[in-house]
Amino acid sequence: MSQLASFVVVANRLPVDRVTASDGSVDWRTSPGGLVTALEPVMRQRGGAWIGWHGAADEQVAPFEHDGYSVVPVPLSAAEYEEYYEGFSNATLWPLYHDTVAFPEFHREWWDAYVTVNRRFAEAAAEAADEGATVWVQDYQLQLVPQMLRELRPDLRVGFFLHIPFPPIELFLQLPWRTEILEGLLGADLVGFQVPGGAANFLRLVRRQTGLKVERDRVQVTDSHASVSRAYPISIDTQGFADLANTPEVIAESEALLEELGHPKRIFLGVDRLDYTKGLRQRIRAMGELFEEGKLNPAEDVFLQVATPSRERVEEYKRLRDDIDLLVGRINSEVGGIGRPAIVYRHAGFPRQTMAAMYRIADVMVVTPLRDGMNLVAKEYVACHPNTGGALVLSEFAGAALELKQAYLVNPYDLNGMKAVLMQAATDPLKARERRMRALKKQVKANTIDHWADAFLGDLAGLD
Ligand code: GDG
Repeated sequence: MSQLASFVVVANRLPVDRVTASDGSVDWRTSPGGLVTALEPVMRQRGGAWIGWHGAADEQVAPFEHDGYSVVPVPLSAAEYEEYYEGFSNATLWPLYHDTVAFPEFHREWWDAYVTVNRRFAEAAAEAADEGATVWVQDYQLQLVPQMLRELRPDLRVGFFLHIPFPPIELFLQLPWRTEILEGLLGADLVGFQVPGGAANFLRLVRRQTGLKVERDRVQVTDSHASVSRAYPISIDTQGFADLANTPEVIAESEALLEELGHPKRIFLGVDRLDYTKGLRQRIRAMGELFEEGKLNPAEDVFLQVATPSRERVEEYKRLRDDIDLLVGRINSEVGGIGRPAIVYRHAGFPRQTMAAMYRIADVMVVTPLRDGMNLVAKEYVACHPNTGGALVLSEFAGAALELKQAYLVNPYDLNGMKAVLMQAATDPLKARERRMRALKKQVKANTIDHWADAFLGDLAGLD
């Protein structure tokens, strides 16, 4: 790298993925998911270096400049991708941290790969950072990096942010490598969580497992190093989304979408990565029953569900995909007119512009994860929906529920309860819906991604 950076972000993924087409040509594509949506605008504004994997195994890629910051690719072998990423990150930590809604698998080889890859990321960060720089490590794939980095470069200021929930202590203790993970995180000067409950779980765990002195949110790790844990609810570029949704292109696209759907009276919308934490099985069953019972009418109502492909080689995700295909197929075979399905289901990714067009036309946005660190889709809908007539149905178990209190809150495990709230959201008088939407819009306008980054980085800079 030509120049050392005073601000460095370290994340499993770069904001862009290298894609090689069948004719051998190479292209860069924005990588999917909430972390990139959130951090890209921060990086564009602050500059610095983003360290991460470039999405192609067994390939070395040289650093390059992108949108005003440096992109530093970290290589992964195909075996590491399987063991560190698909294995330990997504088949051990992901289910464990999401309340074990799927069974976590524990394999020692996966752990070994996790340690190896975390060390590689720590070394890359140590190399890219200037003297006294701030390094901000992101998410569950890299929990060992803070401590490794501190050992390599004690001069750095190290922050860590966990985008997913930090589980209750009883669940975390299952992890055979629980002490190593705790010590890894405690290498950071500041450890950020989405909600206060996550920080509380973490501090309780530290107290119980380590014998270190904990005073309120501060853990004295060594004589010279303390680590603070706090909640920083993440958000979106609210104005950016609102502006995008109001461009003539998006407006035109939303009209074309309406046309394609046959101008239904009411549109229910779901947008998720195809992930078992997002509560798709329960949501689709609830919507299906509403159609079957005649509470929703397929001649007037439609449920549009977009599930973006995700982690497609992990077993649990393959099973989920098949389950959803089956469920949607069964419902559509039983209700709806010819050429007018009750559920319009697409297993595909769409450009952000199309997402905004969908948010524009959705009367009821249905966000019902079984557990979610925050959930940006809920906030994006609120930002993009052009008026206050829409309604947001939101799971109590999404971090966003703590902020978006005026949403129609549901327990996604309670099918009857969820059906009742879905109907309430669809049929409440306009005045009642407007009152809620106004409050929601105010919330996402006042708490943007810039506030999140400023709060975290401000605290990190101010720690003594
Ligand atoms: C993790 C945590 C936390 C989805 N499909 C498409 C697409 N997306 C975009 C959405 C949104 C993002 O991906 C998804 O963010 P979420 O927050 O809903 O969920 P995760 O990916 O699980 O994110 C989560 C987040 O990190 C941030 O901290 O909120 O709790 O699990 O921005 O719009 N974007 C495009 N096409 C798609 O098909 N362009």
